[in-house]
Amino acid sequence: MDERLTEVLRSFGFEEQVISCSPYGSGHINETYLAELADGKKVIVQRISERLTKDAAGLMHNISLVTSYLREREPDPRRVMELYEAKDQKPFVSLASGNWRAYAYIEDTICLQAPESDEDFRQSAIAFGRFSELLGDFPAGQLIDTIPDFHNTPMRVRQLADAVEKDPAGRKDKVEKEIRFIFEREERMGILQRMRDAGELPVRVTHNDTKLDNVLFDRKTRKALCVIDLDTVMPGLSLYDFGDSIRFGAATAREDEKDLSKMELDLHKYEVYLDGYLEACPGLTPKEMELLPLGALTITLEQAARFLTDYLNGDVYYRTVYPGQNLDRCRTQMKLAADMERKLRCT
Ligand code: ADP
Ligand code: GN1
Ligand code: MG
Repeated sequence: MDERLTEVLRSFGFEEQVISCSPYGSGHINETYLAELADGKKVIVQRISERLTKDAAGLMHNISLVTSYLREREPDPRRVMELYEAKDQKPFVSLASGNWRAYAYIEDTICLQAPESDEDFRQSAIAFGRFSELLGDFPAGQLIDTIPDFHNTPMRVRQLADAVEKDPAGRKDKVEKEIRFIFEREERMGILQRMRDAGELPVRVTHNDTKLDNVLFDRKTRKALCVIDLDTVMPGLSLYDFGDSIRFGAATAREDEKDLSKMELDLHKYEVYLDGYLEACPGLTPKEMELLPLGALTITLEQAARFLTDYLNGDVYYRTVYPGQNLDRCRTQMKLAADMERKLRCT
């Protein structure tokens, strides 16, 4: 086993019992491993990427507070992530190889890259809706803004402008069309942030990365069990949580599909998700409800801008497995956004 992992497992007091520890899952940001222990217990071990934040302690402070709060309101232990304490009783360890945490592995679950039925997608809506509803009275001021401006769309557009200007990887000339696509929509991309700044939309505790693959489903019942990937839990807009689920789960193609003719918004899936989300999270204001379609469009355009920025910067943020993957991802998001503009009438 990797020496780094041996040291991590020792810091959590598991070293005597480890049978195996190997890479697990398919996230874009963290390194995830599954450790199997002699007593049958399984543990998810994750290296917290420094690309996320320099404030790993703040990030883990948020996760500890939110998981403890949820556990008081949700008696089924398989429905809330559970952190292990390290030997020094902290919720993570800081080692030369980075910052690491350990979660109880939730048994008999599956994680989907795309919904295989309407019911799968509806289940994910209920999971994210319930997450938001349960955290409705959580004092958001206790959370640290560990990734400031994570979903500040105008700021993401400025980061793109900066990457275009500096062009560090010399790729600008290849993507003139894509750059134009974003800047033509700059005004529209800022509407929700301006409303947030003006106090016209409530700031809530949000997940901020509500893709379908951040929900665990029960393998047998196929009901959504648990929301995972809590790195980005911070104060934010419900519209972005709703929007990111639509961007990922109501799309007809993968994020890096090369054949753009395959990428559309599936309006039926949109309705399915909307229905489940409103049922599980009835506390949305009328203004929030009215703006849900714009939430989906804004987050999709934002994601296109983020992938394009990373392509221009030389693929330094998102993990890529082939050259040009970030550009493929950017193009699918643009195709999807253009289809949302038509189908959701957001022009
Ligand atoms: P990333 O931020 O890199 O996406 P995630 O926290 O989403 O990392 O974890 C990656 C994968 O590990 C998930 O897609 C899921 O399959 C699996 N996973 C994470 N936590 C658990 C857990 N507590 N129980 C079971 N599987 C888990
Ligand atoms: C990243 O780690 P993962 O794959 O769940 C990213 C999201 C993006 C997503 C695009 C912290 O999520 O914001 O929407 O990739 N997470 C972070 O697939 O930047
Ligand atoms: Mg994830």
